[in-house]
Formats: sequence, structure tokens, C-alpha cells
Amino acid sequence: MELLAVLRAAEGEFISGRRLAEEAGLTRAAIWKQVEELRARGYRIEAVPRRGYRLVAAPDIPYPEEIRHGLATDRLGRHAVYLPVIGSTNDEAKRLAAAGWPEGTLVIAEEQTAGRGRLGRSWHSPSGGLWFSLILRPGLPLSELGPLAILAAVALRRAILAETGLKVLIKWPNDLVFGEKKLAGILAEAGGELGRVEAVVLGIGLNVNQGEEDFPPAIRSSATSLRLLCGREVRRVPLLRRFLFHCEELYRQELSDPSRTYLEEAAAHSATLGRRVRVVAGGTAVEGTAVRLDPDGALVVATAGGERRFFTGEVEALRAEG
Ligand code: BT5
Repeated sequence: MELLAVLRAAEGEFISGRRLAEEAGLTRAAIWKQVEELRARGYRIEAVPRRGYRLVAAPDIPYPEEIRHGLATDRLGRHAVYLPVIGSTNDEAKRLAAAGWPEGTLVIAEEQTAGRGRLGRSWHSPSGGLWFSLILRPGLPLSELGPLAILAAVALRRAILAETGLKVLIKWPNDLVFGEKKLAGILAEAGGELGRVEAVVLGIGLNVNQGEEDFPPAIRSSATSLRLLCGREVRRVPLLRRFLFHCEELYRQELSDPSRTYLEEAAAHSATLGRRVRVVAGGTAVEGTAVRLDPDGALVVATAGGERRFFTGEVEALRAEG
């Protein structure tokens, strides 16, 4: 067993240096060195002469072994890569997908220097948030899959509700919002040869522990974080684990029985449906009332000239009388 696993198995009790050495298959000197390494990564480990070692606390850093500890999934997050700094986790996940990494691989970064939104927009990703990408290999043409960005939004909404009690809404097509403020954004991208999807990369950015001053002035009034909403720091690792659990559950359901029930959940917690909106897509703007989500994830807007369906676009809510 790995040293960390042996310390964990002791459930906060002291374990003697001798037993630790035996169970981890290490020399006493090697143990001391590894304990120092774990401490440098943020683990609090007590060492008391004649009593031994004790794991006091694990850091809230999404290291692969922290994610896996108590993770209730079969695939999602079982392989994970943690990077202190990277350009974009979506780019790295695409690279790993092309190199054959398995379904469920998670790429997570403490900080992104070139985080991306849709249409080349940038995603501000300083330390303290959750910025990650998942590799999925559905083995089906994209046309047979429902909108995975909405599936991920539903899973993320559930995880946030369970961990913080906050009731956030899903703003079509890919945001989570609280009030009018953006809390998370999702970027789904397909990788592979033309016409043949090898992998889907699902990129998720969730503002967790940023303070107001951490947002650049341009988005300070339109963005928020869980910490700002809850008034306390929120632990990222349990939230991530719970997201992975719900995401796997919904994704499996989608593959085995594509009845898209998650779209009903998205509709029930939508920040868009029932409102008067202006949708800007492909250079044109349409005004009307957002009336429903179709099974393919399209947003249906009732306009003076009839119903219009959108697969992507920017939605702006208008006043009811609009
Ligand atoms: C999105 O795009 O909302 C998708 C964001 C996906 C980010 C994740 S992080 C992990 C993975 N790796 C990546 O490189 N990306 C994904 P879009 O709907 O285009 O919204 C982008 C707009 O949101 C920007 O133009 C800003 O106005 C705003 N924005 C940027 N950073 C933000 C933040 N941290 N919080 C709230 N709003 C932000």
C-alpha cells in the first residue's frame, strides 16, 4: 500500500513507524522522506516520538489521489492528471485523448493561463476555482447524443446543491448562474478526424473560492463564486467528486436509454425558459419568449413570426413587457 493509503486507513489514529514501514514496504528513512514530501504538498501529518505518525488533514487540492479517495464512480476521474499551471485543460485533454487516454480521464489545473470559452473568448482562471476537462468516448455519432454541455450543467447543479445548499440555475446553453451572475461555464468540444468523433472533451470552469477582487474589472459585476454566495470557503474536492458521480450517472443513462430525462431537470431549473429573451446567433438577433428545450437540446423561442430553434447562441433576458 502507498504510505498515504496506510496513514488514511488508520483513520486519524497514530500508527507506529515500524508498522508504517512494514505496511508501506519502506525503510524508516524512506518513510521520513515521503512524509516530508506529503507535507510539502499540503498534508498535515503529525510525528510524535514513540507514538508514530498520524494524518491530521488532507489538503483541499484536487490531486488525483484526493479525487479518488471516496470517489463513487467506475470511470470518471479514475485516471486524473493534476497540473499546477497549464494553458487550457481542454487543450491538454484533447492531446491526451489523441494519445489514447481512456474514457473518464480528468485533466485538472490549479490555474489556467489561456482558459477558453466559446468562440475564442477567454475564461478567467486564477487559483482557487475548479478548472477541469473530462475525456468521454461515447462511441456514438454526436448526432445521436444529447447535448453533453447541458448534461454536465445538470450534474454540476446537483453537486453544488448537495455541497452548499445553493439553488443555482442553468442558463442556456452552457452556464450556471445565480441571479444574473455567472458562476460556471461549460465548453464541450469534439476531437478526432472529420466525421468520426474519437472523443468528446467536456471542459468545466466553476468559480469556487475567488473573492470579488480576483475577478478582472470587465466581469466583476457579472461573475460570482461559491465563496461569495455562501460567505465561506467551499471545499473543492468533495464538490468535484460529487459532480463526477452525477455526471457518470447521467451519462450512462444517456448511453443506455437516450430518453434525455436530464433535459427535464435542466428545464425545471432554467434561468432562460419562460422569459422574454434576445438570442444572438450567427450574426442575427431574434426576440421572443423562450418556451422549451427540444430533445436535441435546442432552445425554442416563440417569436411574432413563429417558433425558432437555436442550437447555440447568446441569450440576453429582456424585461417581461419587452
Ligand atoms: C464559457 O464560455 O462559459 C465556457 C467556459 C469553459 C471554461 C472551462 S475551464 C476548463 C476548460 N478549459 C478551458 O480552456 N475552458 C474550459 P462562454 O459562454 O463563451 O463565456 C465566456 C465569457 O464568460 C467571457 O467572455 C467573459 O465575459 C465571461 N467570463 C470569463 N471568465 C469568467 C469567470 N471566471 N467567471 C464568470 N464569467 C467569466
